[in-house]
Amino acid sequence: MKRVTTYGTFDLLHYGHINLLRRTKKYGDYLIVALSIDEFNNKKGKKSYFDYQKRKALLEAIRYVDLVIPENNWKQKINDMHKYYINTFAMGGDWKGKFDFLKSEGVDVVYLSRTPEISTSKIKKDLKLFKQ
Ligand code: C2G
Repeated sequence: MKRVTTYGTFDLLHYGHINLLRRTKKYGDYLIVALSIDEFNNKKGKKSYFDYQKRKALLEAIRYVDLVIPENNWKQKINDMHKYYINTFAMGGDWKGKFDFLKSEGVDVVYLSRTPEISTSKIKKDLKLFKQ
């Protein structure tokens, strides 16, 4: 069984996230998503609209996702690769090169193109335009 993983906040889940998860799953049979906890989001300079539990429940409802684990900090990835016997680590292209160090853990590292026209920040900005 080939195990693949990806990390992120996945707030205001949208089709860009789904595109990423669908293509990530193609690299294996079992997809583990490491989901940024609220406290770590603050460290990433992000304030998510949905809290961790809600974002986790949404991800768990996606057919491509087999397990959701907490992403507590930047430093856990190397340990996670061994703890979860990961074969492939995948991230969107905005992270290209940033996680190549995981190759020395025997993990394939892939960067997948982002879905260009959508983002959580764009959704928030566009919604502000709609007068309540
Ligand atoms: N993504 C995408 N296309 C978009 C938006 C996001 O492919 N239009 C991808 C991102 O590249 C990322 C994943 O979806 O791989 C999750 O995006 P975010 O929730 O914004 O994650 P991020 O804040 O980049 O967190 O340790 C890594 C960090 O936790 C990554």
